[in-house]
Amino acid sequence: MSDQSTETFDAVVIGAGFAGLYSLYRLRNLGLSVKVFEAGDGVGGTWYWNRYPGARCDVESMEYSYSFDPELEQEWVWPDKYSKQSDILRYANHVAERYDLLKDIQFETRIKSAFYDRDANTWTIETTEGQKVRAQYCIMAVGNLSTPRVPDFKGVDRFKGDWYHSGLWPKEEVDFSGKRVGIIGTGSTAIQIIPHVAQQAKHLTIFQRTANYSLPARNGPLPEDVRAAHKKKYRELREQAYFTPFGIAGYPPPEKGAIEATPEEREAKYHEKWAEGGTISYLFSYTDLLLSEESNKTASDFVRERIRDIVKDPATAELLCPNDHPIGTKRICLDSGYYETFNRDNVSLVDVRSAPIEEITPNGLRTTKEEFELDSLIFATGFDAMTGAILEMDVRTSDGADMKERWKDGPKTYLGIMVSGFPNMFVITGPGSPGVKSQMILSIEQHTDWITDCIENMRAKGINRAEAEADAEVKWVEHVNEVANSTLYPQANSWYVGANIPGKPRIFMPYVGGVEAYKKICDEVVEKGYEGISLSP
Ligand code: NA7
Repeated sequence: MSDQSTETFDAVVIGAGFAGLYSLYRLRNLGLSVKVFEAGDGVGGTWYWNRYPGARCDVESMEYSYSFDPELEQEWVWPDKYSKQSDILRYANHVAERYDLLKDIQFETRIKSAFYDRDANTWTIETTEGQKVRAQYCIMAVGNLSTPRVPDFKGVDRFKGDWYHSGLWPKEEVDFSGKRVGIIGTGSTAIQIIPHVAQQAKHLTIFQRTANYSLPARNGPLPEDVRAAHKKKYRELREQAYFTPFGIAGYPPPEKGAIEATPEEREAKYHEKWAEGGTISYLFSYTDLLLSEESNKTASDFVRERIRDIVKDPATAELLCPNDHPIGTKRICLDSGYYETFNRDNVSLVDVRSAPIEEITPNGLRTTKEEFELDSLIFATGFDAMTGAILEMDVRTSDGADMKERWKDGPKTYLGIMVSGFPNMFVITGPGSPGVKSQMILSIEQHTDWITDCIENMRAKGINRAEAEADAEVKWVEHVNEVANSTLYPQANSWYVGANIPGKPRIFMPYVGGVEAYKKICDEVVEKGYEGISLSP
């Protein structure tokens, strides 16, 4: 149904995070008219919403940035080795202003539905306020960790204190001084929040269901000479990054497996990596850490030993030792003083695996064993990852395809970019892409370049519709699973398999074959005339 007053664009982009900004930049440069919708009142996506104390990137600053403009990377100055949220947000705003992107972004607008009409070959995008726009192309730049999730605890609405979700943190600083604070969750987010809140709160109680591995960041100001040396080789390093598993340059690949090394060698290697800090470096100790349980155990044991060294109370240390998954099969956390925080008098750890949370009470929280009085409660309970933001919208087509129905047994995509039955819709770092297993901005650029090249090619050849073929999609999903199953990844109950959302189908969502292999596949698809994609006039 078309409404004459509906504005029409060549492309609509949903989301103004790093993916949305770069899509706008590229599509506009192709000469397309573009409209971007963003739910927040500013750009930055993940870095706009996740303003919680201690929020920082776990990829080094010099890598975690756009590479598309050599001038941009030369002029920008990252203060720290690992950037804090406010610096990344400042950078996103700088990019938006520098390339005059803001004029095409409509903020504070949430998308309710996207509907493709096959006869008209247009998408109609409707906001929750009833505004409609039409476009030939619909770009989902909605992010992977953008649907915050508060578990279905009884009584949240009756809690008399303040409560926060890490992914919806207020813009104003929250002062926990003098308060009894509780935090639920011990994932990457909580591990960043805990050392900060512990310094302010009267008492901090941490409710842990599953212990995670965390490595020291060894963060600090980025020395000028390091920054300058990196900038001198920036082009080369950016290129190199594409030929690595995680899209991050500068880490020499390991040469042998952990079991081929002697115990002394391994001990020395892990100590060296622990002292250096960072997750990639540690995973790059040996070739087989994500492939062999025996090898992985040596790396996992080493971290457990460090936890026992740092945490003085043996019972707390034991509780903090991860024991239900091999290291690296969930995203490894990166911290600054996490384990040390448990030596403070005002911090306590509660095991909610053995005694689960029963309800949030007006004055705090009750587990099956105990009641806790709290003034503030922090939910660091994660996200409906990878599929949440797309499935929150009503995405359908005139010939009856319905995304919720299509993905009810788990997401299916071609290359993590296209979904069969949904023509001219492109997903940036969707399920089936290496996005979340890589330096996100590099993957965002690679996907966006691939998508815009595809659109450019279509326009040059008078092609109006691109649609992933169903059998190509089936093969891609099989390949994603086959690669995952050749590793230890599926062993963990992580958000990679949707395990954190009750009832979510257990499917391994990211492509873990590495950035290099993935890019090669994407390039070959193009060389073979967009193999697996049906192109029609
Ligand atoms: P995560 O990694 O999904 O962590 C969520 C945490 O919340 C995790 O410790 C969960 O325990 C815990 N959780 C979730 N639901 C409950 C209930 N019902 N009871 C107790 N504990 C619960 O999210 P993050 O925000 O930390 O990190 C997400 C990504 O952001 C991260 O991987 C980085 O890429 C950046 P569980 O492990 O499920 O037992």
